[in-house]
Amino acid sequence: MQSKRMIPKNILRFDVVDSTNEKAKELLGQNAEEGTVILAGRQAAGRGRYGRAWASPPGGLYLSILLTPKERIAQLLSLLSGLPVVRTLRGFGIEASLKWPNDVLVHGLKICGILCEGVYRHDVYWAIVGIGINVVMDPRRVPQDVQSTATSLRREIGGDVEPESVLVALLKEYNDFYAAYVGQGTDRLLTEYRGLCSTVGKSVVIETAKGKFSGNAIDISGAGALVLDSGGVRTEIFEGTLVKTT
Ligand code: BT5
Repeated sequence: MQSKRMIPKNILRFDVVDSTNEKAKELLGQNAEEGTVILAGRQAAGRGRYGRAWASPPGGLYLSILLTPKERIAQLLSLLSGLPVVRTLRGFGIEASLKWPNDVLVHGLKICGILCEGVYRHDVYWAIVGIGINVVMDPRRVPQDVQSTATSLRREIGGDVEPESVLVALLKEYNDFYAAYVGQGTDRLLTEYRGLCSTVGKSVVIETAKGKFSGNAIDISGAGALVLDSGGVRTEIFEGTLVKTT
């Protein structure tokens, strides 16, 4: 049975915003509907996690999707939102994989970052899923450190690609992913995640609010934690940044 498509409910397009996630929060105060997508041609102050910046020159896809999952099932949304991005990029023939928690890499370089935020408005829990994908990236318009660690669709495909075709594919994949997430739970999605995650099997260093942890990444737990083994001691890490792999 074909269920009714929920994403996108509508697409609000802007030439430039500070951050599509911030714009989303603004619009939540103005009767925004679930499934609304906020799309910008560029961001003047694009954001990553922990206050980091997201370089957002023209040529990238910068969007936020507004969702209202029940808060009790929202926990894994941030982690698993990398899946529809990987499916989309693979549809373009690109060997994308996931770096825990939700960076999307191609040949070890970052092509997409995801910033999920949860906010309450009038007793409703909203998840704002912010996704940035480098479609075409002019190296002169991104900082040096980003240039050396990032890639773009154009570079990986070795030719031009229309941002609009990436958008259409991504929203279809996200819609299908989210229907499964809400309707079927997370077990199968976590299995898919484990298969696409390039972090598992590596020796890693993770920076967290509680300090640095190092060890062998042996699994992703059912709750989305990265499971480290360090000389037989098992640690589950729920939030952090992978700073080194060997
Ligand atoms: C992320 O943070 O990767 C989340 C990025 C989310 C961006 C989207 S765009 C639409 C929505 N609106 C927003 O304002 N944000 C979301 P994090 O894991 O903290 O990674 C940030 C790091 O990625 C930076 O410190 C740089 O090293 C690197 N970086 C910055 N810009 C990049 C780019 N365009 N491509 C690849 N790497 C980048």
